[in-house]
Amino acid sequence: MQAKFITIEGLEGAGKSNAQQVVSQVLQHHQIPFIHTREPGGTPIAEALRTLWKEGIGGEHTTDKAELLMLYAARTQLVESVIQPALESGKWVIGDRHDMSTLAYQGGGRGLDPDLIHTLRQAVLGDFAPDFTLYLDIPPEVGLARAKGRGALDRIEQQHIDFFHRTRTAYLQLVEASPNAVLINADQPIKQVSAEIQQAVENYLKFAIA
Ligand code: Z5A
Repeated sequence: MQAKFITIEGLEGAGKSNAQQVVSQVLQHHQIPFIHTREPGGTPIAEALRTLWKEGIGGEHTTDKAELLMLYAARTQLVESVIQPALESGKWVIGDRHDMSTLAYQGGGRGLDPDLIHTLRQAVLGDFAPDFTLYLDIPPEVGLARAKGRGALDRIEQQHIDFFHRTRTAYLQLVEASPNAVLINADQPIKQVSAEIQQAVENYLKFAIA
């Protein structure tokens, strides 16, 4: 059986951490070996890029295009040095965010030129893509309220609410267009969300390990 790359996507506070646990439990139940990744980040260099991007230096922050380049630099580093080697060694990968985040946040939220994003993506990642994506859908107001409950919002979380509405709209369009993505209504009690995630992964496994 070929190892698979499963990604979890959604706005902040959607419940991606809980989803990671549920997916892990399902894979464990099937005795499938796996690793976790997060983006941006997941290697020392990619984590350094994440910090640089999130915090800036001396009050200077990345411009929108520099942000895009940094996200792809971090992603390429992670894919080449962690994700592909894991898949080649037979380990599945559960990714907390991947390329759909860039299409949604930088494409939808920031409004960057889609041709620029696709050209860059094709140049650095080629045809590499997740095998299965769980998109946790949540109204931005609900997700941000949950994120606020955890403490102070970071630079990205402090964007105007319209940014998150554009990001969500882009996510919904991407999921609609992707045969490998499943939408989970994340604006429900956590028990119900977990049950739906578990069912979606079990359904995928029937197809993936048949
Ligand atoms: N970003 C980008 O712009 N472009 C890209 O290409 C990539 C990323 C890859 C990553 O930050 C930021 O980078 C993110 C997108 C951008 N921007 N923002 N803002 P991060 O990794 O620090 O943050 P995050 O990915 O958004 O994670 P998060 O805020 O931790 O969200 P989450 O993992 O989905 O949330 P959670 O920790 O699972 O849940 C949040 C709280 O809600 C927690 O207390 C839970 O117990 C609670 N929760 C979860 N589910 C429920 C339900 N169902 N009911 C009630 N409460 C719940």
